[in-house]
Amino acid sequence: MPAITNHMPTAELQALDAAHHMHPFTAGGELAAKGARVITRAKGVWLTDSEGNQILDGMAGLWCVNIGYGRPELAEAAARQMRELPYYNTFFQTTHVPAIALADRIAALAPGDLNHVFFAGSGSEANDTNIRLVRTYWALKGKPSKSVILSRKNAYHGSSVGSGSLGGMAPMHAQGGLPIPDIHHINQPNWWAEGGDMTPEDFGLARAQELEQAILAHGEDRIAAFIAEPIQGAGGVIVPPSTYWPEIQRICDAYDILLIADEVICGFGRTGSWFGSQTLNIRPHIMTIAKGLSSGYQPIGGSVVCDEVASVIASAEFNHGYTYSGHPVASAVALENLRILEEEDIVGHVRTTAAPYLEKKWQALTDHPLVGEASIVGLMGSIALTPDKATRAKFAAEVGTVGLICRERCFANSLVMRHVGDRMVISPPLVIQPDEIDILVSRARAALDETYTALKDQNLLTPAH
Ligand code: PXG
Repeated sequence: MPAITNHMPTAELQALDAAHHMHPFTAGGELAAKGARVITRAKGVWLTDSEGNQILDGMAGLWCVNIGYGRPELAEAAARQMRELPYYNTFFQTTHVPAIALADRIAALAPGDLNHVFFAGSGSEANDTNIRLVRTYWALKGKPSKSVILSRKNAYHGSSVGSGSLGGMAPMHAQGGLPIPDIHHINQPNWWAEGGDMTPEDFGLARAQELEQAILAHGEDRIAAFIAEPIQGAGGVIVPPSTYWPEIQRICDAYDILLIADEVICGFGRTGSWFGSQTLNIRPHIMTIAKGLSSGYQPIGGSVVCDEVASVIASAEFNHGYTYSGHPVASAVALENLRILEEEDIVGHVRTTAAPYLEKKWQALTDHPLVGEASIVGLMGSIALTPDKATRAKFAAEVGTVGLICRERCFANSLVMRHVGDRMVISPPLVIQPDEIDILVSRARAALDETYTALKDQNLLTPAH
């Protein structure tokens, strides 16, 4: 049986892929018809595909390759750890050095008294852990009725049954019987799409106050926690109005509930601070982490837990854990990733160089006829495509039709930019340099121009009523 390698013709790889590989969030028939793009190698912010194209990765993989591709130090850390101790578990009173060292490092970087880490293999697993952590916390405090978790529509917290229930994605809830009981969703602070005639500030306040209304409707004695991404990522990089988080924090302080900040995308430098909670001035009891923790070089995630919650959980046996909780190779790689982020001051590079440079160019895209708002915090940004900016109109065509055309035009211009409905999002590796930002924005503009022409040709510039 010949080996399947990078050197096989693309069409053969695509046929094998379609025959045996089931893809996440993909319509199988469409994939088989078109064939998947085969990525073969990557360096810095650049991907190479099986046809030899050089593509600028404006998404850092899936919002995760914070230090950029191709850092040999991480490969060496993995190889070293595999030789020394490829696997051991952290159950039943055992531990190992990589998990000890990584938890210590995360506790040092995390704000406030978030000093304890429960490891998982992904963000989804970590959020499943969080459901059990907060409910167990209240049960151990003698308040088992506090089991309801409030979340938000259009939030993304993962794809397992628990984390998918926390998320507020209607198409996900429609498959497989989600959400599980005692999870409820309030509205998101998406002013562009839902703010109507309100000012962003009034709208932000109103959407935050929905949390208070939900707490009062269910009763404070029923609410365990509120979970939210500091800035919604997969929902379309929705930057909340400035009034939103201060009001959410006030409400969380006023009632006896826990605040979980899902930092899976915002964490590890993405917003120009180590955590989005620092950029947005949030004081969570628990943070979900994954992605940038290892820059995606190994699958690892976790829950970072404050002193109070950790000490209550420690008062009994927590019947929860994953075979790969604190996996030594993933931990060693994450530790090396954090060393690079710190020693090369990559978070400082985002804050003082890359983000201000990108922000100026990104905002300038609003002069394009298709671009309504352009939002950006640190190195996560989005643009809202619209047929009429003055009224913030949606397109008459089904949501996502225009976004998909734009994504295709980005690919055609060798740029990876994702679409969320009719919003385009970017989240490049944090090591991106100004000359690469120039390329990113000029390719984005070319894609927007081509999208505009395509929409005109196909009569798709009509606004919805
Ligand atoms: N929380 C947040 C905020 C996320 O963005 C998860 C949890 C789940 O993490 P795992 O490691 O289980 O995938 C995520 C993941 C997209 C996209 O296309 C976003 C994610 C995952 C896959 C695709 O925007 N976010």
